[in-house]
Amino acid sequence: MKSLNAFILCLLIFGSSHWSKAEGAKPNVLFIAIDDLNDWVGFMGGHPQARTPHMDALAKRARNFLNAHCAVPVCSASRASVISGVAATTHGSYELGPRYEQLPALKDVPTLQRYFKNNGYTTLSGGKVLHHDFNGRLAGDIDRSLGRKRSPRPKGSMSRPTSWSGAWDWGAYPKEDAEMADIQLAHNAAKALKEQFDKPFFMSVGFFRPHVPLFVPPKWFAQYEADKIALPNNPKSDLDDLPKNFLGINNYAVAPTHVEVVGAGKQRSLTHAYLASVTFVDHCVGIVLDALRNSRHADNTLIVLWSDHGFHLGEKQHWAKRTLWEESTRVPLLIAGPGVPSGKPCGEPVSLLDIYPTLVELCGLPKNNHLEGLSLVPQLKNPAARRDRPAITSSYFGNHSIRSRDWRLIVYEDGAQELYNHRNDPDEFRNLASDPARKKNRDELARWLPQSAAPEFKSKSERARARGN
Ligand SMILES: [Ca+2]
Ligand SMILES: [Ca+2]
Repeated sequence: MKSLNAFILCLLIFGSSHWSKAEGAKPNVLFIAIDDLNDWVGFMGGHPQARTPHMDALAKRARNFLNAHCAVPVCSASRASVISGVAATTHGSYELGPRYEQLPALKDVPTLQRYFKNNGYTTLSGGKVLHHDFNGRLAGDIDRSLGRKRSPRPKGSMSRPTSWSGAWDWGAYPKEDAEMADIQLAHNAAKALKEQFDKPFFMSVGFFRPHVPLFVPPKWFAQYEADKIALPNNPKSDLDDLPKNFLGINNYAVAPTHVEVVGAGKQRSLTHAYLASVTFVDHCVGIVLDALRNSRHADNTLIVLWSDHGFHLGEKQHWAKRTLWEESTRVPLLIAGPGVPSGKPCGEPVSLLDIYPTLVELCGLPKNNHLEGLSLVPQLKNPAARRDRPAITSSYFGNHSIRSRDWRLIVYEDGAQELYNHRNDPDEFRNLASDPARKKNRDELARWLPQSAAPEFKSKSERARARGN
């Protein structure tokens, strides 16, 4: 008995000292969120002219997840999903509101940043990480702010037809980079990376561009020749094979319709502004990555770079987000740092919900039982590691997309369906849902449809607004 006790004591001492050693070696995390960035980046090949040298260089030394999808294709709901690790079908936020802190289902779910803070990390955060504004749940989970400014806007409108939403404006403004909030944020992050920390850090950096309004300084517009910009292939008949109700969810919100954009002669100019904004934000990412590379933290910092959803610029005759098509659900997702071998990209279907459990595992934090995603550590070790679970995206209550390695199934609330074969139809032109020869593929994907979904949660004020009060 005595010797058993001594053995247990030995184990405890060894275990504890071993654990503290591992604790001391915990990697830092640099968490870079980009707003509304689609696959128009060099490392995803979504637009042949997109120039993103800094992110491309990161992709070369990262695991580049080429088949990554958001859980909800709209800002706040997607971010609430990433930062809680919980899907909209559980938390019930499918739009710009309600907010994380208003959702009863997330009441006891710690934000990713809070979870790291509770487990010995210093948390720093700047820019847009969770909501469009800077307050709310996340603010209390952050030890230090890296800045919360917004970029200046010109007086009046610059390029938009006056009938469009004020958010949908664009142009070469302001004159200098230094006036841009994203640049200031990048420099604040770079400055913080020069410091020594007594604990590992979790630094969140949330860039606003290429979210509308697409104002960036003239030098970024000058990166592209306006009259040579390629526009997406967009056959007129594409929408003929879609269920009639698809417009119901796809044309909600403030973005102009394709007919409005083309009718106003603005497609090329908007596309130019988006590409200019993408190259601008790439420059901001470069400032932060250069600072990290030249810092004492270079070898001990995990980098996660992601966007909250994709963005249509005319593909499938649609603008902006909220659809369940590839251009709206697919996002950049790069993970790099200690223990992540560089090399081949990963084509397995993954979800932004997977970021939280992946970071928990990579940093050796205790398991968080709220999380609904899967750790990507197997795919970080081996990009060919199979993953059976497809990426599931939900847009508004009852509409879901199931994206596997090669297929996408969309099922709307009323049962209408779309099915696409990505092996030979990456633009999702041919809806195969009614093809009897594809029944087996459809049924295999349909097994993954959520069996239940939380109704859209409405806060008290939203319910009052809906009643017209
Ligand atoms: Ca967004
Ligand atoms: Ca079609």
